Amino acid sequence: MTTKQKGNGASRRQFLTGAAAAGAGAVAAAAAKASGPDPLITEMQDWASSTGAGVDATPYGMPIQFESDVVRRNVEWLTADTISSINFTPIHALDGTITPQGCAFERHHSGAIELRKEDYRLMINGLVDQELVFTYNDLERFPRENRVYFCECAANTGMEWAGAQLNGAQFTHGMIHNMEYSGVSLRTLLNEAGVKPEGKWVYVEGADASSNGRSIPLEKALDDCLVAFKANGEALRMEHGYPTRLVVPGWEGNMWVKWLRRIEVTEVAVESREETSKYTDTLANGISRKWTWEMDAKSVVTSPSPQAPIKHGPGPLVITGLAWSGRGAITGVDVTLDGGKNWQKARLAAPGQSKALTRFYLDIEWNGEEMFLQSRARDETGYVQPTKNQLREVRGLNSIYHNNGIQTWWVKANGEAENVEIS
Ligand SMILES: Nc1nc2c(c(=O)[nH]1)N[C@H]1C(S)=C(S)[C@@H](COP(=O)(O)O)O[C@H]1N2
Ligand SMILES: [Mo]
Repeated sequence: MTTKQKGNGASRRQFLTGAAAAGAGAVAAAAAKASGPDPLITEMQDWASSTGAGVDATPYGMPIQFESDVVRRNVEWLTADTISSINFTPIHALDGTITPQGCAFERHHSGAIELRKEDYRLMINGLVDQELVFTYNDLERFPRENRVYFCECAANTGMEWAGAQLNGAQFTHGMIHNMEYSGVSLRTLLNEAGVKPEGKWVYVEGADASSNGRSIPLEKALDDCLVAFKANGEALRMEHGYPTRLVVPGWEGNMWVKWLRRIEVTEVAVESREETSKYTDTLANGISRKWTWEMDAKSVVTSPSPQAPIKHGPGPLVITGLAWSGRGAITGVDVTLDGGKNWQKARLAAPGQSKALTRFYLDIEWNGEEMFLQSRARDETGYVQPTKNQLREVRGLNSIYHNNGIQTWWVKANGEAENVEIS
């Protein structure tokens, strides 16, 4: 508010210095004088002269009506069919790192199913000492863990391989969410069944018509995977796999099987549809990479961005975004205003957590001129997020999945932003 009323492009530091010199009261008085009496302050408002909603109005609270544009969205040409489909998280409008379930992207191959806890069964079979079937209540009696992880569809940013396509961070980078999961470690359940020495893989599948079966190396299954019941403190929503889903930290979203119904311990990988004809990356020479499970370090500026233009003049501007890595914690994010000529270190809102979203900020004095905004993430392995062209040199143009190239937003002097590429 002070920035807007000041309206002269003075820097925040100058403003604060001035305030200290003149005394805060004097500045406030000057600001009020400049804009005249504000009826929002001087006149009695409806919300203060009558009573508000009672506690019985919202047994389960929904976002206030003024936030109704902060919703999942589709890309029409991509998702003509809404059953085997995907939508996108409105990351341009969120802050912090936790994604509310209600606007977290959904991907399903045969629609989201309604499965009652009473009808839920989880089987562990194959190369185990004792084949087991758990009910939902059985699962709740194992020791529980709470952990925060991102889940990113391997196809996130996949429409951008050939060039800048979609105008908004929601559409280019919104196939991601980050939640706090509560559940039982997969290791606990596998130990209960007893894995035979020949067991080297698990094949996991869901109760939906697609079943979305995937093979996971036993080493990963025994490492950090969870069978989750809750996300962000409450039961999983139907669309995220109620009553349970598999959490496969740092690995591509397709392996995070929802409505988890069976875990088979096998000697070799099943080579299912989802890990052969799909979720493999065809290179320029026609040969496909497979078992590309880990999500490479990646970042994106969420604001300003095409759906979150700058709505004020020159002066203080908060640039913010998200960074993540499937290989561990984010250790740094750099931001450039000029398309990569000069980089500045962004401020991490909190130290990077392994395989979870990290929020970054860069607080600048915007000179009111156009910017070519980019962010570049670095993770604890020392890996640095590549440019799109560096990625294309190695991977060619046939890929869909695993595009973690640096994103550019062309922010114009009027504050509007566009998805572009810098050659
Ligand atoms: N049973 C089942 N699990 C599934 C899928 C599915 O269609 N069926 N889709 C997968 C894909 S491709 C992704 S990216 C993630 C998406 O999880 P979300 O819908 O909670 O965002 O779930 C995975 N698990
Ligand atoms: Mo996916």
